[in-house]
Amino acid sequence: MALTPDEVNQLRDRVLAAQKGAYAIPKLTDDFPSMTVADGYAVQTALRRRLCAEGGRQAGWKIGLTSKAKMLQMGVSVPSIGFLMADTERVAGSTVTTQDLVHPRVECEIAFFTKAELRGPGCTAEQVLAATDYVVPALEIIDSRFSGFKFDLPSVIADNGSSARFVPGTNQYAVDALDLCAIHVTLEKNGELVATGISDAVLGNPAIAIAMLVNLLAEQGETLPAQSFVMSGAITEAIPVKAGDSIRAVFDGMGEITTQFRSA
Ligand code: 0L1
Ligand code: MG
Repeated sequence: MALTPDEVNQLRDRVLAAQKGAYAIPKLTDDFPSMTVADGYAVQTALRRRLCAEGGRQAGWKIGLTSKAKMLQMGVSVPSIGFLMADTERVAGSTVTTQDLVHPRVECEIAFFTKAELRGPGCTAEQVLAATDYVVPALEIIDSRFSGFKFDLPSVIADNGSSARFVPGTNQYAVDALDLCAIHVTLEKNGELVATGISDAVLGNPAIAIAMLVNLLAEQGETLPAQSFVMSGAITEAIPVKAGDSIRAVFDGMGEITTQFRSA
C-alpha cells in the first residue's frame, strides 16, 4: 500500500462528498499517483464502514469490469468488486431520479441470491451454482464520480466500482432451469434498440464472475454470507441515460425490466 491511514480517510471523504453531492472530481491518482489497487480497496472499505456507521445497510455485492470489451473500453485489465447499499435499490418499473447522479449509464446483468456461505480462495463456479438459491435479471445504473467517466483501477475501486443504483427483476429462476451462459439480452432506450448481448460476455459464465468476487473478498479477509444478493457484471455495454429516458431490458426466458428516468 502507498497510502497512509490518514490519506485513505481523506480519499474516502472526497469520494463520499462527490457521491452525495453528485459532482465529478478528477481521478484520485492525479493527486496520489502511486496509489495501488490495495489502496483502492482500503478506501472502498472505509467508505462502506462510514455508510454503515451513518445507519445505512449493505444489501449485497457487485463485480464489474467483467467483459473483455468493458475492460478495453475502460483501459483496465482485471475485474473489480464493490458493495451495494439498500438505499440504492429501486423497484422494477419505478422511477430513478437523475438530479442525484452525475452521468448515469445503464447495463443489464444477472444477479444471484445465495443460500449458503461461499468462501475463497479457490472458490469455483460449481460451488457458486450449488450455493445459489435463485437468479434474477437486473439493471445496474453505474455513475462514475470521475470527470468524463475517466479513471484507472485504483480510482474506480475507491469509487465503489461506480455503483449508483440497482434494479432487480421480480422473476426468480433456479440455476438449472436456465443456460446461464446463453441468456440473450436486448436493451431499448425510448423504444429504440441500443444494445444487445449474451450472458457469456461475463467471463464466459456469470457464475465464474461470482466465484471471482468471492476470491477477491477472501483477499480482504471476507466471505460471502448466505442470503447475499450479488450482481455478476454487465452483459451489454453501458448506455448513457438522462431525465426523460425510458429503459426496457428484455432477458430471453427471464422476462423484462423497465425503468424511467426523471430529474426529481
Ligand atoms: O459494473 C461495472 O461493470 C462498472 C464497473 C466500473 C467501471 C465503470 O464505471 O464503467
Ligand atoms: Mg455492472
